Amino acid sequence: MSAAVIEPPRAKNFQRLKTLGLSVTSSIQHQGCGSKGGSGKSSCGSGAGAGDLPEEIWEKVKNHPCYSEEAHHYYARMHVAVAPACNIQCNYCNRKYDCANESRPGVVSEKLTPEEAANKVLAVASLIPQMTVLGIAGPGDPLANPDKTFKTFELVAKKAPDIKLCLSTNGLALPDHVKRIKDFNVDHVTITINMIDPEVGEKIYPWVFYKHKRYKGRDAAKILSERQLEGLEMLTSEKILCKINSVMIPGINDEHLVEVNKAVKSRGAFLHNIMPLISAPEHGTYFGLTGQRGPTAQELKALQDKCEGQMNMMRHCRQCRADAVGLLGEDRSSEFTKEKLSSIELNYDLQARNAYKLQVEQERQKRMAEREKELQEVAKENSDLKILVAVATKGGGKVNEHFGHAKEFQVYEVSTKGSKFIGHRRVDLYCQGGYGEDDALETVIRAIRDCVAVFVAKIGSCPKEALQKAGIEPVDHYAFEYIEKAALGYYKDYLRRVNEGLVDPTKKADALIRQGALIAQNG
Ligand code: CLF
Ligand code: SF4
Repeated sequence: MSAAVIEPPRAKNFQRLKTLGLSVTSSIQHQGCGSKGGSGKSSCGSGAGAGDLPEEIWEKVKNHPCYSEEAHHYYARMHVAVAPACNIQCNYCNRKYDCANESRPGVVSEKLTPEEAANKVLAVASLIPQMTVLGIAGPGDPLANPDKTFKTFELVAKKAPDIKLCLSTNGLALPDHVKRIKDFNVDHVTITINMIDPEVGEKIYPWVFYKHKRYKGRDAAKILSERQLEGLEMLTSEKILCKINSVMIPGINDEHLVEVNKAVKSRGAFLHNIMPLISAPEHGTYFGLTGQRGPTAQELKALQDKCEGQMNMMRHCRQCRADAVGLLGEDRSSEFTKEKLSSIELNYDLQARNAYKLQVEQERQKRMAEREKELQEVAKENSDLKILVAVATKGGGKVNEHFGHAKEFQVYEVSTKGSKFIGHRRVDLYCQGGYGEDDALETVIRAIRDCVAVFVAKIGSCPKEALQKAGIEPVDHYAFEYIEKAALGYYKDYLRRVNEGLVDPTKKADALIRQGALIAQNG
């Protein structure tokens, strides 16, 4: 089985990445530390394949890593930080940091002008064939900075016509811009809706600035909610695909989000993304400073499961930065700083980019066929047992990451009905400079202790032993296999062992969600 994710066929310019010390294809390197150291919606939009969605919707989501869980194994997004101002205040946001709606609360490294942003898009498109979507998501609100936002879209649409344009907004100014959004062919809009009841809203939003006036408390929340729902209805009537992001804030809007889910579904939203609150005192946010906690992994999953009966749920969000670049589980923004951009030769090659997409399609079909085969086998079993497994992957839908090199683990729920992506868990790197870090191992175990097994491409004897002690089986014999095939194959064997009394599928402990998204390493 090949270790590469996918090699773009005519990637003359993409090869240049390698000479820069960057990688397009992420070939596996077994270095160092090993020896030392997501109801009724089974065909949900976010995880669905071509056969599960109407053709015109599939065309819109198949290359969008956020709107299709399937696509996020292959395709990348990039954000450009052209929108610094905001027109509301959220209690989980500190303006010194980038937008917590669509990013972790980390500082945006560089704000860009529309011209700089368009150049950056071309540079990334020249070097990363996987990048199919440009999103504007902050660091403030894109529609509180409409001129910069739409100018950027205009420049990118002219220079890189195959890149999908995407927007994320708090919704306050949305109804005023729907026409422009449509005129600019922005196919995907995310609105962050945390409440539909102003009584709940006043605990989340201290103020909004609307029509030259600052509103506070319940009045502010009422205006915001009305504008969000109005904007949503306007967009869906124009057939623009809408995703709703909601921040789950235990004790404030957790139960209420079921109502939000119903309200947005009835207004035609395509996808609902319930994200855990990011809240730590060092972020300097109101919630951080007042000790408001975020949900645990099981609390988040329970709410997502409850809403899944209503509509498609997104579970693979990485709450990324407003200047993120790369696959959702990685951040390569540090490779594209203003300073480095000047030395990158712009060579946007539409033909090579299309060839890459074609290859992804072929790879997808192969993966689907293998999954189907395995599914038929598992469906013969008669059991209600559901298990969680964690997977170390660097993309391509394969078990292809070394345990010590994983910055996150993807978690799948497996049963006789199949394997379903239910989330990811960020961890500290276990392998640091060739040696295993015991402290990091602790964070991994805490993050995946609700899983019965962890699938890896390779693992050393020390972490293997520690995982076994914690009741998590390290599995390396599915190295470089497709994830679903591995998960279903493992499930079949696990079931056999349960039936023979060799393993006890008792309830696992709850896992901890690590705060924030991946932080770009200096490159
Ligand atoms: Fe960016 Fe958002 Fe578009 Fe995606 S992100 S503007 S829809 S291209 Fe995606 Fe990032 Fe989650 Fe947003 S993983 S925070 S959902
Ligand atoms: Fe912060 Fe975004 Fe809320 Fe504005 S909308 S306050 S930038 S989280």
